[in-house]
Amino acid sequence: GKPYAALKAAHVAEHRRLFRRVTLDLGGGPNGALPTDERLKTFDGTNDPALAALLFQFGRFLLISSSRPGTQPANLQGIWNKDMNPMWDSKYTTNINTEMNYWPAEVANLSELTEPLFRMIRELTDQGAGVARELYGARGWAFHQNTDIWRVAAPMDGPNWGGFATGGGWLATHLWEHYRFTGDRAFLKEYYPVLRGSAEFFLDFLVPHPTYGWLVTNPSTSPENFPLAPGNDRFFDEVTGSMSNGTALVAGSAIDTQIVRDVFSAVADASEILGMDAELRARVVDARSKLAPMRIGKNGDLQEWLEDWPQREKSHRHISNLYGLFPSHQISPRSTPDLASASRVVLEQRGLVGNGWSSVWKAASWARLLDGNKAMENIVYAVRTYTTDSLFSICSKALQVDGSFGMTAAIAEMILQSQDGELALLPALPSAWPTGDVTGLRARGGFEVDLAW
Ligand code: FUC
Repeated sequence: GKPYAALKAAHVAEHRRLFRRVTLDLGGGPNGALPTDERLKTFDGTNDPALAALLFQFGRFLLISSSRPGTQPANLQGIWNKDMNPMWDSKYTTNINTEMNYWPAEVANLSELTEPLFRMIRELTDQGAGVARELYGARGWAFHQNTDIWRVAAPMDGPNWGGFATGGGWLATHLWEHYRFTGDRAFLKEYYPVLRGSAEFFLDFLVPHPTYGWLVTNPSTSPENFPLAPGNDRFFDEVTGSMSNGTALVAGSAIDTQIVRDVFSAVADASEILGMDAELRARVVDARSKLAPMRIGKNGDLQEWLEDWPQREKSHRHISNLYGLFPSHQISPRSTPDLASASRVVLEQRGLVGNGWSSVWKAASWARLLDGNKAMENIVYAVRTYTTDSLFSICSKALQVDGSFGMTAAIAEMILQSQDGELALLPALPSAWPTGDVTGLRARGGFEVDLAW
């Protein structure tokens, strides 16, 4: 019953209410007036800083358009899927993709758009509790590598992918980060049982490693990367229907341990803030102290697996062992310089090739290592190689929205960081952005930051 003009005015007002919270101006360059496809093809960072600012805002625009409270969270292709049979069923893949979709939400001042994600996480605990009980004999709730609108929680597809038992833990860390940004105690109280359930699962699931005694996940994978380990040479690959080399299943991958450490820390802090569960807090703090440490291999790299094994692929697109650097903050150049150097070795080894989401994850990781030009190199590569003419990110030749959201998060990470109990202004500014200004970025602790340089 609403006339067109009123409908449009309401739409514009509602869009602006969210969109105009953040402005970013990185200055102009000689290529700024070219048609978009030429801007993308010729982008070198310095010739068109406005394109980086546009991509930053594009990710915000996508979240505003596709993740409103009361709707479904953003999935692989988001509401832009055009296929009856889309790539990977346009699901929620949770060994990087769904999490990346929500990386920009807090820092880019769209905090309330996380509601669909948080509701999905809570809904996952329903089947997730059954999976924990029946598959692992564990309390709490478990969730693996992908889900859909029915919130399935069991391992899906092949064990090499589906066996990621820390998918639920990774999602749960988003609840805690939301609290760190907003300080919203009512939210923390409402979602605390979800966080606690994830920790309860890991308390039952972890086992002592027979050689080292450290607590480890088992079975475990480091998402989609295959170690070249002794005896790990033959398996039946259901995708190709032929014999292939090895399995991705191990015990105690680095990312698993890092995620469990975050879940335990979040529950320890949250239970203290809420003044409850002292006994559980003691148990998670004790278990956390027994987790396997991050290890540095003979090539100086942060090990992806407990043992110092090489990887089967030359340079795999996932950088799972760097979860501890970004999005988590267990590694930093100042507090853990050795682990930070070891992370640098991993990024150098992986190089530029991957796909859209891989490039922006690497860019954000370089930003955490305070190297703006390396971050920029990955952004340039993503723009030239993995971006459609309509600015969407690409994975395996298809549109996939994660890389667009991750682009926003990576650019924000170059301008403002807040993970170490302080605000770091322009921590990873590339030489391509000698001047600029930003308003409305959010930081942990409830800050809103405007700055010009
Ligand atoms: C993970 C990635 C793939 C793709 C898929 C949707 O399995 O390894 O590259 O992004 O999710």
